[in-house]
Amino acid sequence: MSPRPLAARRQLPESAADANDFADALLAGLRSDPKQVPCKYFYDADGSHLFEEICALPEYYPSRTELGLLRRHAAEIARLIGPDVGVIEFGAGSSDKIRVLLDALRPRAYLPVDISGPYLRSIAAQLRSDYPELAVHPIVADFTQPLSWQPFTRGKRAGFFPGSTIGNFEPEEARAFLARTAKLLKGSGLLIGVDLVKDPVTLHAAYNDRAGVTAEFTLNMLERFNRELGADFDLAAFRHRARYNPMAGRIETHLVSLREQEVRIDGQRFPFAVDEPTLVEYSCKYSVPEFVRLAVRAGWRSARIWTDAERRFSIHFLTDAG
Ligand code: AVI
Repeated sequence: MSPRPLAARRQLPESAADANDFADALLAGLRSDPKQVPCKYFYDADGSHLFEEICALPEYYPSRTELGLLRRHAAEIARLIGPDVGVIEFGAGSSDKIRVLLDALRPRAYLPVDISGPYLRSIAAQLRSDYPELAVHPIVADFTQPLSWQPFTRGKRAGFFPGSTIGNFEPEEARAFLARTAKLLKGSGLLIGVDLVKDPVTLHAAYNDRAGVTAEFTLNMLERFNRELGADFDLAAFRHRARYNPMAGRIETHLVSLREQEVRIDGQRFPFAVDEPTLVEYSCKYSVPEFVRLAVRAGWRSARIWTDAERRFSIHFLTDAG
């Protein structure tokens, strides 16, 4: 029996990334040399929950360091952003960080933008019940792409982009994203978390935790392709590999094929050699001056920077360069 067309067989992902884009991105990525798949496909409901688990791991310092910085400087942050704003958050991760900001800032509205619809709705429901005064308007969209939506909030806006998710863009894409947000947030500011360059041992541990949650998170992408696109990846035949590349200043995460094998997707065959890596994520690290230069090139002004005592993580408040 010939395989049914992909569009008929696959279960549509409930997310901003249209099912065809999702399939096309995977097929194009597996045809390219070297193979690569965009890291945004980590975040189905299971992937989002696994990422929450990563954030609580002892080795994964970025989340708790950033949360500590937000708590310590919440009053000053709220003063700098000012009253009566609509906060647009790019990506809705664990709600701990936004809660610190909401408590200090008491904004008029909260607009989380995320690719995963179900996850976004569950976060929005929790916040509506805990902050009854707050207008919560979730936006299911892929913020890595040029903006196809207009935030539906009047008056002053502020952007919030925590977690060093900016590090998942390559520097030129990061500049383009910052330039788009500078236009969207004209006249206001962007609060953004940026992980700092540091010793490779700490970085390596953060992406290779002993409990294996990060490996599970990486492999979940293949499970998602099997479930939603009818692929036949054998999860036991791939392993997670995350290494720090000191020249590029980034963690490079790959799925490595453990044997010579063929994977079928939509009737097409994709050969994998033994040890062949598929790139699934960059996590770029910046020094403070490097990030400031990038933001300024994108049309922002650096208004304030906070770092922890060990200089592991930074939070930047960027304002309109005018
Ligand atoms: C979401 N992003 C900033 C995380 C990072 O550190 O690059 C995703 C992650 N991947 C593995 N661990 C965490």
